[in-house]
Amino acid sequence: MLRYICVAIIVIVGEVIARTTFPMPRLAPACTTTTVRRDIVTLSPTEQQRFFRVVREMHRRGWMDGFGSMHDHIAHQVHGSEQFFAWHRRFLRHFEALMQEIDPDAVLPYWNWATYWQNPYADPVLSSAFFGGNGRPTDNCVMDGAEARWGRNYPTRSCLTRKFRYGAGTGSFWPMRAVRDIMTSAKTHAQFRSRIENGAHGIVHLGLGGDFETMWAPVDVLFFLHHAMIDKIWAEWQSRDPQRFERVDGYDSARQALTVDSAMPFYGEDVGSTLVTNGPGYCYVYDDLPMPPAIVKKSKFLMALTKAANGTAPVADRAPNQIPEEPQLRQEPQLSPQPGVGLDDDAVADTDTDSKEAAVQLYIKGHRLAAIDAQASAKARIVDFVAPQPMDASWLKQRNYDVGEAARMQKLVDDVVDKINAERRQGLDADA
Ligand SMILES: [Cu+2]
Repeated sequence: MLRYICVAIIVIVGEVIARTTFPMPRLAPACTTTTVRRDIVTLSPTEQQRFFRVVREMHRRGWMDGFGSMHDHIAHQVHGSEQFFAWHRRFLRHFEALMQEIDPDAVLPYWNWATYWQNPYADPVLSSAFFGGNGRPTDNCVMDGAEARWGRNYPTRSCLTRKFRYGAGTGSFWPMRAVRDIMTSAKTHAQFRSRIENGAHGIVHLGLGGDFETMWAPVDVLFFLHHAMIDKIWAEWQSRDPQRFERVDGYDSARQALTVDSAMPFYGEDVGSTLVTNGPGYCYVYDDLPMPPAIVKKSKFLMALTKAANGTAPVADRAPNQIPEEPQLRQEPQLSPQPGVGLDDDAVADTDTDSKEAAVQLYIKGHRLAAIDAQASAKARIVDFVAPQPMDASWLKQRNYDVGEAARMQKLVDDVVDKINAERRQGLDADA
């Protein structure tokens, strides 16, 4: 008898600990406010400090381990299938809701890795002012930035690690122009998901390495900012056709057709509930995207949620008027052409010269390092931008990526970077 009581107590205590270490806030049936997710580098210093204070507290409470573990356990269901966008939108909202338990005004920012796609070493987000950069050479532990010397308990006890793909550097990411090419060419949800997941999304995971290239990557808060960028890219593609707020297509990991009624792994809610970011439960928009339409009728889950709350038919909240109706696309900053294929000496100063040199060699290997003939331009010698390196087939297979799609995306981004380089050369000639 005593034994049963003890077992019961252990089960209850375990359950309580599980819940308190990793809470699951319910989705709100209506939006009291609509928040604006912004590029993290545009936050004021005070807002940045506040953001990092919140995530440090989340880490202290062990919640990052919870996110890493959850993501790892259902990884095969939410990658390589049409659950990818919807499920990660829900996962990000879960993270943001936990941020708001610590600071009710907290909002998840995004990391626009396309800004420094050619030169991620110079990206302030990877500097000690934000998330820190590469792990140290001995054990890959992240030693600078907001997550300096962080530990993790999943899957094992360790420091938080990053191991840049080329030793000192991550290699190039995708330019926004190549991402927008896909927004234009992909007509179905399945096409769009496959092209983004196997291209622009994967290269960032691979480039940062360490924990970031594993399925427990959410132990690193930067994962959520990378995926907010992916979520924003989905939202922009949706904004180009109103139907994309109402329907999905393709298949889940069990090869069942994916519809708005399909249940999301772990959360159980339907996929339709994720399709409008400013609808019930989500209540956010992105800073430079148009306002999504107020449609929630495709989600039985949201219908039930809002009906239970107030007995009325749900209508997505309209966000405040100051949010732009039209996209205000930011200009990509012009990176000054410099020799050395964009490897920033300051950014890699901590790393020993040998591995830096090796990284440079690796980085340029297999690429046309087409320095412009000095005679072609009296003004300057420029070095072409370098496209992201192909993702290794073994890594792709191990992570269940689509190797064929990754190869097609490689071709696409190569072509776009070629175009960018040709235009830069023309511009230079025109200036000369
Ligand atoms: Cu993921």
